Order: sequence, then structure tokens, then C-alpha cells
Amino acid sequence: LPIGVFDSGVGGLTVFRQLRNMLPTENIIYFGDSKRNPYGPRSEAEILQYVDEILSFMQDNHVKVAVSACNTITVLLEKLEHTYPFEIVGMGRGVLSALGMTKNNRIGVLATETTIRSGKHVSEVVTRNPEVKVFPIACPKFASLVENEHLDDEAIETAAIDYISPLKDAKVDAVILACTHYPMLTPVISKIIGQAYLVDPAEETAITVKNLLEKAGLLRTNGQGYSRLCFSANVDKVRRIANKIMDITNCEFEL
Ligand code: DGN
Repeated sequence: LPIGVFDSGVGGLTVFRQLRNMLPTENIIYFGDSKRNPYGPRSEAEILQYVDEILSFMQDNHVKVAVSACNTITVLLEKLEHTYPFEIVGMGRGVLSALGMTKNNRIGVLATETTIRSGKHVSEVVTRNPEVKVFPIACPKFASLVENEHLDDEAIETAAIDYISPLKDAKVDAVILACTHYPMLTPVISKIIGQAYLVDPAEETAITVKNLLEKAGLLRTNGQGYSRLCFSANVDKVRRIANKIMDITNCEFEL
């Protein structure tokens, strides 16, 4: 049985690539809602309806676990009304990594508006260590720019300067990339902010999935994993973006 991975678009590919590195024998089915993204500015009710549709698709494909490779969806998961015959793993928050890396107790969080509004990253940091000062920044333009292939050009740099400069001024030395699109922007973000450590929560999320499957006795232990990457629109564009950020052998892209 495959692992299901889903996002509003291409962002979840940064989680997919971690899962594939960590679990190369697993089959993975990915769904990206490229027709209806970005989800960030949409209402909660709308996002929840789309997520239910995606999870039904995952159920039809008999996944053994589904991974919400999207922070915006993850903060809403507890509000889902329907239940499914598999566990749904949300994005890790990256808080322990950030706390482990910061030396000056100043941490930045970059995410969509919905994720920032939820306040979850800030409250987890402060609960764990009240001494730390957190600087949350919503980056409404980032996900759409990435979906439109602006990974390393002037358009993304202009947007990034607006969002990242306040973090540089605040002298944060660790930044949580709390939207799965953002690890694709690591070079641009680093260029603006300088030395700060960038946390990609995809790694801890992949570890959670691995532990869960191991415990349930559901790990596939041999063979070469095969991946199907399904998108609701723009498959050619998506394949180009995927090809920029990872090795796409053994991946089939479909509409
Ligand atoms: N990649 C999504 C996230 O991690 O929040 C955001 C995508 C979007 O629809 N804005």
C-alpha cells in the first residue's frame, strides 16, 4: 500500500523528497491541487471541503497513511468532520530544531496568513522556552510565486526583501520555514538574511511517518519505491519545478 502525500500545489514536494530519501522502498501517491491553489487566502470552510475531497481520493487509492504536506492545511486538521481509515500526519512545527539552533533566543517564522494567524508556532516556542522572542511573518505572495516557477528571479527576490528584512533587523538567528513551498527558496532567503539557520520541518515530518509505519508494522522493507504525482492542473509546469528541486526518476506525473 502507498503513502499518500498532499498539498495545495507543488510545496509538498519538499516533504515528498524527504520521504523518498528516508523511505526509498515505499510507493508514494502525491496529490497537488494546482487548479485551486493557493489555499492560504481561502476561508477555513473552503479549505476543509477541499481537504475532504483529497482525503477521499487517498482513500480510493488505499493509502496506509496520509501526510498533510502543507502547514496551512495542518493547522485546520483538527476541524475535519469526516474520519478516514488511515492516520493523517500533519507537518511538524520545526520548533525543537529552531530552539536547538538559536544562540540569541530570537527565532523567525515564515508562513502563509492562515498559518501565522493560528499562532501555533509562536505558542509552541514560548511554551517550551518563555525567554525566546518569536517574530512571525506572513508571506502571502511566496506560494503563488513558487507555483509560477519564480524560484530564483527578480520577482521572488523583491517579495523576499519585503518579508525577510524585518527578520534581519530583528537579528533572528534561526528561521522556521513553516510553509512547504519555502524550502525551495532557501538560496534567496539566505542571501537576504545572511547567517541565520533555516529550519525545514519536512525532515521531522518524514521521521514521524517512518516511526508510525514502523510501529504499525507497515514499512515496506525491500524493492524500489515508485511514485505517482497527481495534479489537478498544469502538469508540465509542475514537472519542471519538481525537476529543479529533486531527482524525478521513478516518478510518474499525471493530471
Ligand atoms: N504549502 C502550503 C503550506 O505549507 O502552508 C501553503 C500553500 C498555499 O496554498 N498557500
